Parts: sequence; structure tokens; C-alpha cells
Amino acid sequence: MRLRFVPSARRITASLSLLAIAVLTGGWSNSVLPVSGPQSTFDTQGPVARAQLDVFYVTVWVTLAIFVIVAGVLAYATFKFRVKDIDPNRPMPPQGHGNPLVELGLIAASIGALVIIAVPTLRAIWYTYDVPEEHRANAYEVNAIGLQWWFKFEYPLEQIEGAGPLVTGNELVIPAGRPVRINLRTTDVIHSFWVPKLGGKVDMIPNRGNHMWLQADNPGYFWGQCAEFCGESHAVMRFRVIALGAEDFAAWVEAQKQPARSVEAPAPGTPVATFASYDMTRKKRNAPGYSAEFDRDPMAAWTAFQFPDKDEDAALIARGRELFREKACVTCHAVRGHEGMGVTGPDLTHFGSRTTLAAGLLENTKEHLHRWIVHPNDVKPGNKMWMGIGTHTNVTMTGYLAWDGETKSYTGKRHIEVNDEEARALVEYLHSLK
Ligand code: HEC
Ligand SMILES: [Cu+2]
Repeated sequence: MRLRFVPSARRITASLSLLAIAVLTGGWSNSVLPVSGPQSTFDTQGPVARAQLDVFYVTVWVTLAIFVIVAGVLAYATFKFRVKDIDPNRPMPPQGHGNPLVELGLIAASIGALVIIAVPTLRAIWYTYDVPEEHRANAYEVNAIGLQWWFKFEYPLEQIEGAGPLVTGNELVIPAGRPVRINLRTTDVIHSFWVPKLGGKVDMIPNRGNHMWLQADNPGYFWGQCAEFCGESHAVMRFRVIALGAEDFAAWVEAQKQPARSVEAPAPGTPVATFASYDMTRKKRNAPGYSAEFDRDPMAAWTAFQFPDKDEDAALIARGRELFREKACVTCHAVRGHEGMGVTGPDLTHFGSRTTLAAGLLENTKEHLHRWIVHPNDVKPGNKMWMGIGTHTNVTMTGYLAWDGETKSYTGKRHIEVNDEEARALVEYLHSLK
């Protein structure tokens, strides 16, 4: 078989020059290469991410220049000295090695290239290490804690009487236009904190206090991701960063410091409201977690989430609150002001005001929440709500799967079973927690 590939020289030149124009003008982020997604490091939205991208570009330009020179010389030599006639009696061409001028020149050029890369790199390492001295007074501070497989955020500057610092799960709200210093901790294995458009990645290492900083130029909604393999559900260990203007941020903090919102249960005998039902069709495990509407404007979705639903069902909410206790959800989750006191799972005090579920995996809709509560393992394989927490230690919090402490193994039965009707009540309750 003979393959014939005759590329048209004109076509190749045209494509290469198109690519070159796109790259050189920086227009590639939206046109040629698909680099403008929600986790794009090219679409930078803050000074730390910009500093990191600058280092990338310096390295790219220097190595590209080296590539062009070396490839050019190679192409020139190949064409210029190619054998034109096959003559067995042709004498050997003159051989040469050890040209001190060329060798010294190459050493000097390599050192030059390294210095050109090293200077901006070191400067960026310095700059991104911590909030610059002159901005430190204006910096906001948060603690980010990695757990298999979600993120807990503490706000040490927002103390709540009798409860310690404000705590949220999987959504970090920060003031826009201000540097934010993030103290990075982990309770189990190594995780890594990364918000591609704002900055990262810095590891969260057991027994070691790491930190980083970032700043959002403007209010916005950003995606974050654990960037260090940390077990089964590492790929779906995500989070969100929501940057708000000064006033909105202050209002958000005030609302979050409040205990969980309570909805008065209707008096017995009151006609039961018919709540808006939703359709529970089965979805594939890797079905998209977000609606097109949400993707178009996540910030609008986030804002809308801060207010109670119009068609709340008070009776169902009251039933959900009971179930939250009966089903042992309280052992792992806290709902400050209500019954839950658990600290091993995400704090759910204001869960209804979060746009995401299961560590940023799914949009926080009633359907998704329902799926999660009935069978969390269908959504996120191996998660600790399903498997239980600390099964390898002596302090065991049994999850949905029943665990036998004697034999130290799963019994194959379910410890927590939530049926469809109960899930609807729990969904209504959790969504009322604005
Ligand atoms: C064994 C401890 C445990 C029990 C019991 C438990 N959960 Fe969870 N829950 C977790 C953990 C851990 C996560 C985080 C899972 C992840 O994203 O990997 C979680 C996540 C959640 C979330 C999503 C929170 C977020 O910010 O993404 C909701 C909602 C939730 N649980 C509700 C419930 C309800 C309702 C019950 C009772 C029926 C319950 N949980 C019982 C440990 C538990
Ligand atoms: Cu992780």
C-alpha cells in the first residue's frame, strides 16, 4: 500500500501564518485555540493569575525563539548540504569538531536564555508568595480547608458569638478589588487550591501551614478545582469563588452570620399548600451538572439564590427539618440555630443560598439535590456521606452504608435509607435555608 500525502505548500503557509497572527496578537484566547472556558488560565481576572500567565509567556517566547533558530539552522543545513547526485566515488565532505567560538557562544546563549526566564520567574514567585507589603493593611483573610472531597472555608474576621468563625462549604465569597490572603489547611491527604482565573496552585499539606493570596479585579463568579490527586472523587472536588463589591460583601457577611432561617410550621388543620413538584427522571452519572441558563450568567443565578423561593411549602419544610434529625444527617452536618451540630460534613446553615452541590459538581436545583440525598454514590463515587467518615480510625461516623465496627467492614446493608417522599421534604427544608 502506498500512502500519498501531497500537502499544498500554499495551504500550509496560509494555516501557519493564520496561527502565527492569532498567537502574536493574543487573539487566540477566543478564536483559534479553545482556551476561554470557566477554568482558563489565559482569561485572567486578577493580578496573581496575571503574574503567573506572564511567566508562562516569557518561557514560551524564549523557547519559541530557540526553536525557530535551531529549526532554521537545521532546515538550512539540510537543504543546502543535501546530496544531489549519488556518486559512490564522491570524497568524504570535510569533517570538523570543537569550534571554541561556537561552543562558547552556545554556552553564553544558554545562560542568557536562562537569565531571561529566571528574573521574571523569581520576581513572580516573590510577588505571588504573599500579599505585597503596601496592600497588607487592606487584605482580607480566610482559611481554606481541604477534605476528601470538598472544601471548607472559615472567615476568622467574622466571629459569631458562641459559634466561632463564620464557616461556609464549597463556595468562597470574597470582596472584589481587595487582596485576599488564604491560609491553606487539610484534614486528611494533600489537596491543592486553584482558581484558574484568579491564582493558584498551592498545596494543602497535612501538618504544614501553607498560604497564598489572590485578588479579583471585579465582582464575578469563578470556578475552582482541587489540583492534586487526592483519591476517588478528586476530579470532582471543585468549588466556587464569588467576588462581590464592598457593599454586597458586607451584606452577605451579615446574612451569613445569622442563624439558619426558620419557616413557621402551619398550624394543624391548615390546608396544605401544593408545592411546585419536579420531575425525577434518572440521569446518567456524567450528565452535565449545569443548565444552559446557569452557564450563561452564573452571577445572576447566584444572586437569585440568595432569596427564599416564592412557592415554599411550610408543612413540607417542617417535615424536612424533622427528617434531618431522624435520618442522622445532624451527626455530620451543622445547621446553626437548628438541630445539626456535626462538623465532619459541609456546614448547611445557609445551604439554600449556594449555587452548587456536592463540591461544585452540580447546580443546586431541587432535582439534583433530590438525587444526591437519595443515593449520593450515584452522583459522586466513593464520597464520605455514602461511605461514612473515619472508617479506618476508631472514631467512625457511619454514612449511608452500614459499617460494622467489630469486623471493621461494610455489612452490605444501608444504614441511612431515604425514600422519594422523604427526599422531597429534605429538599424543601434545605432549600429554605437561605
Ligand atoms: C457520615 C456523615 C454524613 C451523613 C450522615 C450525612 N452527610 Fe451529607 N455530606 C457529608 C459529606 C462528607 C459531604 C461532602 C461530600 C462531597 O462533596 O464529597 C456531604 C454533603 C452533603 C450536601 C452537599 C453540601 C455541599 O455544600 O455541597 C448535602 C445537601 C447533604 N450532605 C445533605 C445531607 C442529608 C440531607 C443527610 C441526611 C439524610 C446527610 N447529608 C447525611 C457527610 C454526611
Ligand atoms: Cu483534593
